[in-house]
Amino acid sequence: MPQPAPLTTPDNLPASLVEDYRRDGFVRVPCVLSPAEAAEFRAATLACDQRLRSLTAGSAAEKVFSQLLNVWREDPVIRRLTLHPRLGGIAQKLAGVKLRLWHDHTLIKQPHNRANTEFHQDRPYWPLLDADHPLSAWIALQDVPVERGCMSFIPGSHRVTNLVSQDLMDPRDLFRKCPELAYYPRVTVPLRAGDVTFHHAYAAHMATSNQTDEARVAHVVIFMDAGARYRKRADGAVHPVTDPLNLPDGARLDQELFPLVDGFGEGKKA
Ligand SMILES: O=C(O)CCC(=O)C(=O)O
Repeated sequence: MPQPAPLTTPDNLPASLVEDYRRDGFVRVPCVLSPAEAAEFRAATLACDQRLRSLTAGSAAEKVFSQLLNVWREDPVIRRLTLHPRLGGIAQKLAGVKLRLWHDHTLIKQPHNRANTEFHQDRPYWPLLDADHPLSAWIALQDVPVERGCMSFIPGSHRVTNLVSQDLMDPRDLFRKCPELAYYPRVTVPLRAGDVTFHHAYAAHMATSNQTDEARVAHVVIFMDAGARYRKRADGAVHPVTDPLNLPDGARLDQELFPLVDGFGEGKKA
């Protein structure tokens, strides 16, 4: 019988992957979850998608994906995924600083959805200050080949930090805002169930449409610097995580909504 592939943990994470992440702004880390964990979390995510209202419900973006936000607050199984010490520990090693949770979100592309998630950077959407190392862990909860909606990245684009937010439904928007990025190489990263890509919040990325009969289920956990503070966006745009908190500009984001990675799993190591 073939042996299952060994899990990647914060302790055995190869130094070469840390180097790749810092140079390119993204990296694929294999086998962060076992196939059994991925299957359990996929079933729980689909059940949440039936039960909870998607942020994109009724909007044009619904075609791109169904998005549930801060699912860890709503479901005990997803809480174990978002606060998984293996995931947080790897993120912290890649970033090289102490991190806390910003938020999670689940992104489901329905079968044959016919809509890419177009190239964009995440950081311009977020009302954050003192957050130089935020990154997302994009977790494949089933095999995600190109045809099912895997991610592509523009290596080195995380050094472009001066752009306003880009429309993830418009394939040209990022390149209108930064024409030279159109000439950077792009890297497409299909994943096996349980693999994770980590990307810096300024790394430009997109995901293909789902051309298969199976829903593409990804769970994304976003981390920010432990000392991050709230800053109202200059363009006045709202953010669904911070708006209900009515924070003054400059407030520390140290509420229990934003737990420290070092506290994940109640201190247990994966
Ligand atoms: O999965 C997708 O469709 C896009 C994911 C994305 O944009 C992100 O995780 O920041």
